[in-house]
Amino acid sequence: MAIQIDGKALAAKVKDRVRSGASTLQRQPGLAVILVGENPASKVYVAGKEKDCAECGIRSFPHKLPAETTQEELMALIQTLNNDPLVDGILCQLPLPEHLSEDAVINAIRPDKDVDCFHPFNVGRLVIGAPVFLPCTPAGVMEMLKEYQISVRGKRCVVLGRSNIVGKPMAMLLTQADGTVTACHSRTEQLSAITREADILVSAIGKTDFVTADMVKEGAVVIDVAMNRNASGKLCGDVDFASVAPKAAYITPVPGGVGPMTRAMLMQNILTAAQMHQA
Ligand code: L34
Repeated sequence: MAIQIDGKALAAKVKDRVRSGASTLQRQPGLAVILVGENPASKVYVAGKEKDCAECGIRSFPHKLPAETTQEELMALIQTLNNDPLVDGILCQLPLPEHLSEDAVINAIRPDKDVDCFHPFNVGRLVIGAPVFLPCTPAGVMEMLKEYQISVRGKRCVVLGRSNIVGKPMAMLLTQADGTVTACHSRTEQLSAITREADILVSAIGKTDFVTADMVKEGAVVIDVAMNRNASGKLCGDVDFASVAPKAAYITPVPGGVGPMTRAMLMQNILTAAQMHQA
């Protein structure tokens, strides 16, 4: 039976570290949080981030905007926040309402305040191995592997999903940790033959019960990045936990796995930004 990786406990540890780092600074680190519209899941995640900030001694500046906000209004807010010396990091929660361009927002945030690590400048830094910030979700996964002393070096890693936010940077971090990485997606042929080779399997596709026991190698490490709701409205990931857990060596639960780690690594990035701004 797999060991369950406790994302909540590890997130608390990371946040402790951030709190003590923040407490040594002259000025309290600040995060501007932009939430546009009424997406219920986004509201929950943003509330979690604001709570984390309070726990870490980080000031949060909430900007809750109506769904009808125009692109111009949103860009003007970002310019104001870019120029605000009390704001170390800017987080604009995704997804945005249909009529707004996420790409324009990502490009508008000053790279030194881009605590999500979504701006092309920071993505480029990451790819060449000279990162300033680390993308929160993939960095949270790497932190989990480290905490449980799971070595990536030389291991076969399979990432399911190729989004800019999770899949691609996840594959990059695993490669930089000396893993041998296969990036799979919706067009991949003979997927289960590939996943069955994985020592470390990371799933980020957003389909409930997609990863079943027959796709997993005995003794594999299974990381579930997804945040889905099943037919009865219960939070779940991509992994059919009941059937996969007995086969895996390590597994992350949903909730209580990668989600809290995403938020903790955001706190870490805010501290990094504040340290740069106050140096
Ligand atoms: N800009 N947009 C931006 N940055 C991000 O890093 C995100 N993401 C994703 C969605 N949009 C974003 C998040 O914050 C997903 N995500 C996220 C963050 C936290 C949690 C889930 C997703 C989380 O806290 N999950 C809890 C359960 C929360 C609940 O009860 O609904 C967990 O234990 O997994």
